[in-house]
Amino acid sequence: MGNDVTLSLDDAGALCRRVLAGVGLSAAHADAVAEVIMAAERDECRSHGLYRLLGCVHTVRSGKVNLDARPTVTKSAPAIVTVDADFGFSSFALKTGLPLAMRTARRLGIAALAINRCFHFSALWPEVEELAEHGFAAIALTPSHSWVAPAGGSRPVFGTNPFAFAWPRRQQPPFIFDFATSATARGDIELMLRAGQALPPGVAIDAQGNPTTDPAEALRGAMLTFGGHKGSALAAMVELLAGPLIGDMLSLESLAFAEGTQTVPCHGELLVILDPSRFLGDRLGENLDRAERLFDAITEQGARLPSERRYNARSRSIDNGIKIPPPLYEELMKLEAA
Ligand code: NDP
Ligand code: PYC
Repeated sequence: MGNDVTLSLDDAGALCRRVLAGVGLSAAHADAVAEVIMAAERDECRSHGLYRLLGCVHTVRSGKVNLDARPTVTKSAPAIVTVDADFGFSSFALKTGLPLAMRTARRLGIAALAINRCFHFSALWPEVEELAEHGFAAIALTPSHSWVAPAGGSRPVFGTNPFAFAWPRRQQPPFIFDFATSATARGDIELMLRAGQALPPGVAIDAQGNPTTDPAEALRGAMLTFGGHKGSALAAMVELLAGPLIGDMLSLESLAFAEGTQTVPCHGELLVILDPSRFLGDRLGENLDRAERLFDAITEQGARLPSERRYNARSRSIDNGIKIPPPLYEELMKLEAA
């Protein structure tokens, strides 16, 4: 778009850190949050890029985030690492707990990393991508706020509950997918509202339970799951594994905890980390090659792998910087000046 504002990755990252430090986050906390926002902006995942800085700042200003959060890491069972985020952002807690979780997975072949009491607003793929770069296969799950109706129902129960998976590859960037279990991420509906665009059909119902393509009606009503009952079941799985299993909030409880303040969700997150070298020993190489046959069979017929778009966007952003719409740029400038 012709009028977009171009920023280098370094300048945008520095802006992000200044804004977060300006609202009172410690340097380490601000760095962890800025890193995940910038990764999304760089890879053109705009619903979770710089736009999210507005929600993070709002959440901090609501007074619910612990500005001095000190995440604590404990080993609650041989294969289970738990991080209490202390009501800070999830990305800071993850950074704190990941080294022990990776050492545990290396030793045992499998580890679970449970993060509790964290504010979570980000895309999940940066988390599993880092693990795959260390040779692990990984899954990440987190609830959000109850915005999504179960298949066959009309009132919100589930969060948009993303699910991410990564598989390590030897000569290529990892195979990764990461998606909301709702038909579309809430962030995309918000962006469509800002841009004055209609939603595609089938993603939401209004407060009376009628199908709607109006983003404002959708935000007031209920979002729908992807794939009907299948997405609904997966959304329930995310609630259970990253909620009650780890002693943390359901999306219903996270929304109640927000008390109408429109803050980003506060709850838990679960990562499962698998070390293929422990499963396979000296058969690792041959089996990673067999996995490549799967990827070849997909791409040989012209289909693309998930994350291919992101990796292409990443190269573009590294070369040319990022482009953001003027209204968002102006809002970011106001945050910096405040
Ligand atoms: P998308 O529907 O945009 O993408 C889902 C996945 O499918 C991506 O891995 C994408 O890869 C891949 N994909 C898309 N099109 C194709 C295709 N034609 N062929 C093969 N693969 C394809 O994701 P969502 O909108 O559902 O979610 C966006 C982000 O929102 C996620 O990162 C998620 O973690 C985040 N989110 C976070 C929440 C939270 O509570 N923290 C809640 C909900 C969502 P590619 O990127 O390369 O296109
Ligand atoms: O886009 O659905 C979403 C979302 C919820 C929390 C963070 N992102």
